[in-house]
Amino acid sequence: MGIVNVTPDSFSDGGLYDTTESAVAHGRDLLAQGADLLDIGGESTRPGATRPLVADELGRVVPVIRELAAAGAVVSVDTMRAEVAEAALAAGAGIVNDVSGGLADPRILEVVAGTDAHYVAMHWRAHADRMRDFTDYSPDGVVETVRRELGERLDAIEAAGIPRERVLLDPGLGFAKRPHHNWELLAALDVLEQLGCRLLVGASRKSFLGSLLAEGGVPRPIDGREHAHAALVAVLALRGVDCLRVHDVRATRDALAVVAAMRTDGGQR
Ligand code: PMM
Repeated sequence: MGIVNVTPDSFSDGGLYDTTESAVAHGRDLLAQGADLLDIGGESTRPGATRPLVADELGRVVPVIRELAAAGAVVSVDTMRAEVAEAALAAGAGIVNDVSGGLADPRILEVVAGTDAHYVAMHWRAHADRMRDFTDYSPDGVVETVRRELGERLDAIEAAGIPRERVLLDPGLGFAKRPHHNWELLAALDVLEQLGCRLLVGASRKSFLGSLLAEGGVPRPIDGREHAHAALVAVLALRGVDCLRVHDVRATRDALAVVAAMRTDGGQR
């Protein structure tokens, strides 16, 4: 899943693709690099970000979705708002990627239930301006707590009429998580798999990679995290993660090619 952020303020690519033309061109470029689908978002969720007006979010994503879907792309809309999801589905999106898992705007579940779209439910606790206050996972620890909270979301999603075959669950790396929480979750994805849905993981360029690669206490800058991310992609592919949300499609494709070759040739040696 290649990322197209049509935002002025996303943490790694804010302002790069914030016109319809530049976002569509970027989407086409990601498809040419081998993306299977494109995730188009008009709201930055970087820690501390403020929310855009609904009209602004609609104006950012709908024309881009319409054009890329018309060109044959499988399109996902990255939104927490029912109104935006509705307009995006009408414009040709086939997936709703809701980082709040239905918590921010519960009507989004009804919108998706009334279509045959797929739904991504990410683990989330609060909007970007407050999420730093919600990183306490005691007493059960991050893995058990995220499993429970995602399980509660899945119950609500199914109750709204979306069958679990159409749901992907996502641990929500970087969202109300301290760096070590992300690694604990990545090491225990099998626990989330037990909920019975496909998994999506979004680790691309995130700050826990910067913390891992810090030198002298200084986090590795965003543009120096790609190699570590490609290594992580290979591990996640071997673990059977179904969908990877990434900025660097070419590097991801290369990592997946290595995994595929290992799988095909492994029995020969
Ligand atoms: N991360 C971001 C935005 N949307 N959606 C899902 N499902 N999972 C994520 O991890 C996720 C997301 C923030 O990253 P960005 O600003 O680079 O898009």
